[in-house]
Amino acid sequence: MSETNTAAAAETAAPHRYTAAMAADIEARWQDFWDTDGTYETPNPTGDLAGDAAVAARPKKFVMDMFPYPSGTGLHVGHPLGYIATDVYARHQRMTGHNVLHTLGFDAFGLPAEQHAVATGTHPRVSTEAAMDNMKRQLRRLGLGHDKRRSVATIDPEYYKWTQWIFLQIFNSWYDADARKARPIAELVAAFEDGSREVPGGRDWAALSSAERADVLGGFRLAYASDAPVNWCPGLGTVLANEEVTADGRSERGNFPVFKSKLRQWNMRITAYADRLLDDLDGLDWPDAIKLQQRNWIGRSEGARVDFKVTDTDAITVFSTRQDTLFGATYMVLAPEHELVDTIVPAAWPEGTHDVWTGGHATPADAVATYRAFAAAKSDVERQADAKQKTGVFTGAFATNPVSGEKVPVFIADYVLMGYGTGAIMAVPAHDARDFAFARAFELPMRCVVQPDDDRGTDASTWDEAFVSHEAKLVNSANDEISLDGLGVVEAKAKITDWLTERGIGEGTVNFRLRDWLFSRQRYWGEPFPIVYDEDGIAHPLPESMLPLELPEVDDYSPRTFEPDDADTSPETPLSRNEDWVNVELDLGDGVKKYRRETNTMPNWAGSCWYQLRYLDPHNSEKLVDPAVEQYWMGPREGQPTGGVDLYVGGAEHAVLHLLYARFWSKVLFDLGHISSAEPYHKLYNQGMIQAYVYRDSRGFPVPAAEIEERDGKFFFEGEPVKRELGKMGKSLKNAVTPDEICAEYGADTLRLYEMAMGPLDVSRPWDTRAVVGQYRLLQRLWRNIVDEATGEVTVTDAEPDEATLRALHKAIDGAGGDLAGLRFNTAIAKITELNNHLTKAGGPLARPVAEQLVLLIAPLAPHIAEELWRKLGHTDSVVHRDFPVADPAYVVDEAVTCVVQIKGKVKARLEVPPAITEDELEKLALADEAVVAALAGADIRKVIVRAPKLVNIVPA
Ligand code: ANZ
Repeated sequence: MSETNTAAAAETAAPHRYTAAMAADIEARWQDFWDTDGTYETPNPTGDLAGDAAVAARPKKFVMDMFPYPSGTGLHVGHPLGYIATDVYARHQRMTGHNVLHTLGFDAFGLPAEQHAVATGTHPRVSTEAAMDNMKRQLRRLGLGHDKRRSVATIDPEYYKWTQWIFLQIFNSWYDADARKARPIAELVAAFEDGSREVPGGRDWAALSSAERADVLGGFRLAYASDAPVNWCPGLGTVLANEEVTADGRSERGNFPVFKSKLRQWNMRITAYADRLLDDLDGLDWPDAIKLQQRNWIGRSEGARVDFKVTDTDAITVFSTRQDTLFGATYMVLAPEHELVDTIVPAAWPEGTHDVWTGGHATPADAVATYRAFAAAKSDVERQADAKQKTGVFTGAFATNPVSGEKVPVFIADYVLMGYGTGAIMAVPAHDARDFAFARAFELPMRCVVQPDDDRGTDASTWDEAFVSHEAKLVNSANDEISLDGLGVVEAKAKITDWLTERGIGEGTVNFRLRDWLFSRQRYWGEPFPIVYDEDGIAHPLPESMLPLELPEVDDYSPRTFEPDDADTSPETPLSRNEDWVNVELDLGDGVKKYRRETNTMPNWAGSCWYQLRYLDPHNSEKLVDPAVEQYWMGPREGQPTGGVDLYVGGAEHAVLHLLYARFWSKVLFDLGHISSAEPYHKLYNQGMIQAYVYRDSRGFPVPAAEIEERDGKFFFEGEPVKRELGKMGKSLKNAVTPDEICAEYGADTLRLYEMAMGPLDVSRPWDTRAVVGQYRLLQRLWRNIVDEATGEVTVTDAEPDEATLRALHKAIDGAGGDLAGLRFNTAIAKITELNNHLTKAGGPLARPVAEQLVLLIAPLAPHIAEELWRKLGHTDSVVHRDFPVADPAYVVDEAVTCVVQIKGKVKARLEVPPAITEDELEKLALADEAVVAALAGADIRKVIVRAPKLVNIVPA
């Protein structure tokens, strides 16, 4: 008989067996019920989603997934791993007395839909909404307990109105470094007006033109436009983030040249928050690896600024973390883009300029111009790459080392980056590897100022490499006023910093690697900026009443592209071609005037910076979020000093950008008093990846994984041997398995169990469709333990459960409960399986309380079958809001342990005792034992040594 025939025969014999068809029926029915019943609707304590006050009075749990981009290809089984995990956790929390907020929205602006629009002419909203509908259908099939009223999509004007509103708050504030917080820009203006704060440059605020004032304020605003060097890609018509540029300075997409070009772009002053973003990491419950990545990204360095005079009026300020080595600075390097370069370059090479310094150019100006063009074609990544071959050119200028008094040559070289420190360094070739390589290439002097701890001696000109040490002692570092000789690095740093500070030529400083966040994109499918420019080009914020500023309809979604090599072009955005939308007459409070709209859009990250807040109060048209509602769900709690979401689950690839940007926005909103939580996500958890086998033919091309035959551990496709490797899951590797397929074959509960049982949640694991059936069988046995497969009737009895069953039950409750709360879903399933196997083996109908507790136990993991069995057991309420079983400790401990009773070291009796027996009780029990009494024969006892629960040793007198 074939397998299908066997199944068919079984179905006739057992029409009420749990099968895929039955699962499909059960699951669809309960999903419909949950939707109409609003089973997963979570009440707020107040406002328009306020519901059950008793529920809202419970402790809260805000459980969240990183929200998905609605991809046109839909979900494969790898995607919902995290969604199922948070769902299981949320369900368990609901059953243990928490008011649980769990929902899912869509991060729906993005490039794929825009590119699709460019290629097909379909509006990106249309394709995005279709993709969202498809994903919603797929997710619903999994039985996820989301409060659907709270779902949001970043592309909805009702949502992005508030993204724009937040932009305005950021634009309208500045960072007060003394108060260590953001404040309204109006307070800064007031301080300039009344003179309580000095206007930069010591100017008189009243005397400044409105353009000058706008300029001054732009230097303070937390969102500001600036002419920063950005990655301009004429071939694509857009600027690119550093991450989108390859190591050889081309666009990752399309392979076009990328130029460093100064373009006016919006930025977010995230650097103002560098220290708070660092400090607050301590209070977060995040994986150490992610915290470390954020720390490195923020990159705090302690050091000093030191001025090197070039002329009586000009000085080059360097940032150094090794100011102790100042006596060893024998040359200087400026980043090629440094603004002082033009000022210091002399008309001709100074007398005696070394040939290798000039790069063969007739004048310093020529040399500098040529080198700048060369450096501009390189990406920062490439410039920083530790290539031994250092390039650069002499500027023709000299600066004075402030401690040695020596004139040192000033170079430009691309290993010094404009965006770090001051964009200028003092080079100490003896003690820095990069400076050493450069000095060798350009035949520059080296001076040893830190005593090597090996036998190379102090003549650096004979060394093979720099001597880098943070422990050794200083040498050759004295002048008439100061000596660092003999000091350790730490003391020397302190001493030289004081000396420089006293003379006003330097100071201790902290530098961060973090850069401001480039916030404009030349795209259509993003949030428009709520900014207009007046006829003088001054930026004005739109008033809140004009939000949302909706995207206009356009014919052409792509930015204008140019000749790929034409660096002298500048972006023309899709929105800028829409003259009617761009040119507007508005009354911004001083009469109707003409304005031009900003035509860039916000980057993809904007909408995901704050969505947790909108889940709380999704339809509030007056406020971003009701403060009382925000306080309830997000406010600081014991152990959560900065507040935040209780559990946030997502991939480790978001270690920096999204998580850093969201933290930054939270801090600004917190400072301005809009929210009570200074951090968005208190606990972060990174789920592993579901990997899949990729099968490749002899040419290396992937072949459909579903059509592979396995014979004796070898794999064949259409009879030809193929190679198997582990990789990602996806369409292109022809190994995608969809949740739809698995649900059709086994049901959603089986899929949920399988994904959770595959291994610890944070570990990556290979998908194996053939193994899914194991969880299906578990559900079949569970069903059979409660329902008669022939009649469909519940088989439970009112008889008392036996002791062994109670022990198995309470052990499972105890273990699985702790595992579910600790996100150890695989071990929870193992314990429930063990219990179910015990019950199967024991045979006979289950006692009612055992059946009920078993159903409650598995309810978070397999909610549909649990709901069905719960109702079959005669309940009229949903299992979703029932209490999770509580273990009876009496049954959790092992039944009994054997205690050996010895007299003078010889075994006289064995007792079966409870494991938790006290020493006193055990002693009494041992002394009362018949065999012991007999063996002692009335002898006096000198001492009794008790090691509960395993040993009693009696020593007679
Ligand atoms: C002198 C010196 C001597 C340095 C020495 C190091 C070792 P971190 O730790 O990453 O902050 N530096 C400063 N600005 C730079 C820039 N814009 N581009 C490239 N390099 C730059 O590194 C700080 C050190 O990196 C600084 O300390 C400076 O070199 C260099 F034995 O100054 B040091």
